[in-house]
Amino acid sequence: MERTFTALKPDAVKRNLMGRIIQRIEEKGYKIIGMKLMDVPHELAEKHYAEHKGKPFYPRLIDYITSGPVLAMVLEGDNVIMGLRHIVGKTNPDEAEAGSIRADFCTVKEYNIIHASDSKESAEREINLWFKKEEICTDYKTALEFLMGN
Ligand code: FUP
Repeated sequence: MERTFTALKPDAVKRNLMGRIIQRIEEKGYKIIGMKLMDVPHELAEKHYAEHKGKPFYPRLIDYITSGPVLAMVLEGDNVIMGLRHIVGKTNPDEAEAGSIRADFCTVKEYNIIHASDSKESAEREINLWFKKEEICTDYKTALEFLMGN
């Protein structure tokens, strides 16, 4: 069982798309074990996007992610890291597969509505960066887990 970090960016919150995106995550079968709506401190934004520091789009990226609330989440599931990346779609919404979140809900690469960790290492780093241990609900069972006796 894997864990990943995902965040609905300010556009998703301001355009009232949170529910529709969460629905896709739940319907796929991923378990939400952490969730919080938060204004992103500048320092957190810089740590999160540290790998992009110095790139031409970096300043706009930081401005965007700090421009309004973000819905940060931790998900659990089989192969959730790559599986969620598939549902999210490619970075550029024009190239994202039809039916993916980015293809369906946005048009501009710079404002691509959702973040999802891209590897095991990133997932672990980002979960620890955004969530305290006590903010993650590890003890509950989904109905399916309960029925299967997991
Ligand atoms: P992704 O993993 O799909 O979120 O993409 P990256 O980690 O490559 O990029 C992180 C964010 O930087 C993207 F969500 C959008 C932004 N970005 C740009 O604005 N321009 C680029 O050319 C590449 C990325």
